[in-house]
This record gives sequence, C-alpha cells and structure tokens, in this order.
Amino acid sequence: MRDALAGGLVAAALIVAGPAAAQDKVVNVYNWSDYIDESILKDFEAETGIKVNYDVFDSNEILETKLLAGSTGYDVVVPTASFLARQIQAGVFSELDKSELPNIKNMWPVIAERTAIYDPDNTYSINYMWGTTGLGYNVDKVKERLGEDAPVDSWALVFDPANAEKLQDCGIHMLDAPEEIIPAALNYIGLDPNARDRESFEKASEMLAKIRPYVQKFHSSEYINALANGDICVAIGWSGDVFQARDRAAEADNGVSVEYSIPKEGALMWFDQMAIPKDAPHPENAMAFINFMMKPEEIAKATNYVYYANGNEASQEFIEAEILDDPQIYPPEDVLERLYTVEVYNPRDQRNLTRTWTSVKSGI
Ligand code: SPD
Repeated sequence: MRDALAGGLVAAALIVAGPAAAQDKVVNVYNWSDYIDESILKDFEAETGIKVNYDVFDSNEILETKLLAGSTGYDVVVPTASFLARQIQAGVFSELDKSELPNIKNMWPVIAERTAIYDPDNTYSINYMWGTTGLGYNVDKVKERLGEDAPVDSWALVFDPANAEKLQDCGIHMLDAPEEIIPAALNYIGLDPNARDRESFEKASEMLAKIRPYVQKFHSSEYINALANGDICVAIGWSGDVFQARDRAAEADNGVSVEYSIPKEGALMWFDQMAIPKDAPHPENAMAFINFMMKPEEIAKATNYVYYANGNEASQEFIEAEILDDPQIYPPEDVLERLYTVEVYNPRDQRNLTRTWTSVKSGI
C-alpha cells in the first residue's frame, strides 16, 4: 500500500484552505492503493494543465466514513459499487452530466449493465476497474506443506482448519473486509453469500472461528508485499493485487512464485466506480479527470499496470494479450457463472455484519 493514511492529510489541508476558486487548476483524487500507473496522472496534467493530488485508501469503510462526514475535499472518489449504492441514497454524490463526458462512448455495455444494478442508469458513477476476490498463494510453500494435490482451487485451502493449521507457520493473511469474507464463508458452507439473517451469520462466524487461530493478519494491502517477499503462504485478496505481488517477486528475482485462483465454489465479483462528491471543490476538473480516464489508451495503461479488468470496451485493443486472455482477469463465461455479487447491506444488516466481523477477528 503506498500510504492509505496520507489520505486524510491532503483533505485536511484542503478543508482549511476553504472553497476553491472555480478556475483552480487542481483535482483531488481519492482512489484505492496500488491501483494506477502514475504516468497516467502525468499524462492528464500535461494534456489539461490540471494538477492531480492523489491520495489512497485500502478499505471501503474508510472512504465511506469520510464521505458521510462530508467536506472531504475530494473531487473524485472510487467506492465499490455495493457501497456506492447506499452512498447514493445518502445523497453524497453529484449526478454526472453525460453530455460532458464524450469518452463514455468507449464504455462496455456488459459491465455498465452490471453496475447499473447498484447505480441505476449509471447516473452517478463510471466504472474504473472490476475484479474478483480469491486466493493468492506461494506455489512452493503451499506444496511443501500440503503436497502436490494442495487444494489451491478451493476455499478449503484456507477455510478447512486442517489445511489452515498446516499453513499457519508460513502465514495466512485475510482482507480486513467483512462484506467480502463473510459472503465467501457463507458460500463455502453452502449458504447464500447474500444471506443476511442472524443464523447464517452465526454459521459463517462459527466456521471462521475454527481457522481464526491460524490467521496471522487481517489487512487489505500489506499482503501484496508479503506474498511477493515470500513472507506468507496464502492471502485471501483481490485479483490484481495478487498479480502485482507475482510481478514484484519476478522483478526481485527472489525465487518466489505467486499465483492467483478463483475458487471453484464461487467468488465475489465487484466493481469500483468513479464518482464526484456533491461538495467537491473542483467539479469541472473532476469531470475532465473522469473523461480522461475513459480514454482507451489511458485506462488500458492502468489495466496493464495493475492487472485488473476495466469497464472500457474500446481499451481492449491496447491491453496486453496475456492480460486480456487470462481467465482469472477477464473471466470467460464458464468462470463468470461461478462468480456472485453482493447486494447492498441496509444499515441494520451492516451493523450485524460489523458485529460478526469484530467477533471473528477478536476470536471471541
Ligand atoms: N489495490 C486495489 C484494490 C481494489 C479493490 N477494490 C475493492 C473491491 C472491494 N470489493
């Protein structure tokens, strides 16, 4: 993670500075860590003369807390669609004037249809990237501990206590993301990943309690370097992040081999969406930024760097063949069939989810 904590600092400075003059040549962007090729920001600055202040976070909850408090100072933010949906209901975002976004013609209807489930007509948001939540693993260390037939294509790799125990000494990391791990646990034990009732949450929690002693860390960005350096065996993580770990290991030439798998039982497919807070200090620059990010060559550059699929169909001719043809990044129909999405949590279900997660993590 480059520095999620830095996220607050630029915002705080902006709030102190007060409302921006209409023509300030600045755009304040708040995006996920490890999610951009920074040369894209330079391209934008060169083309528009607008300077980009770029901050990062690694959890939807952090972003949501800031958005609901208001006055973030950010012009463009990138929540996951399932969070964006309730932020829309809370009145956090400005509607996008599509006539000011000519590059919208490049977007991919297949993805736009899916994101419209969270943001009807994509009124408030444009897809940045989409991906899956699955298993990142150290090929050799997992084999050493679980043998040639290690179930790397199954959640059993981590969710079966017998396996987790054997992997404990080399390290298991898990995203600190309840809205991802609880549905994965529900799905693994044969329940609906979108179940919201107390009994289902309890069952997921009981399953996770059995492997809790073997989990070294709940964190949503450290696993990239931990996998790349060979410091851990397995992470439940995000697709592109695991591929970035694989690349970092290859660049370091450290003999660590990292792979990603979408478990056969099913996995979460999610969408991260660019949106403009209602109180953004530079809304016109935000529109220019979003329009720029829909240029096929630019968003392809991002995908080629971060190994996440994007929602821009015209960009596909600029995406490296090994990425576009990788079924773990651009899943074909048979893989898509086993992916699920999460529905929006209402406030009551969200509180139950948070409570369940706190008890899983604390082991109580
Ligand atoms: N390093 C970038 C990670 C992006 C993850 N997006 C969040 C998906 C949440 N379901």
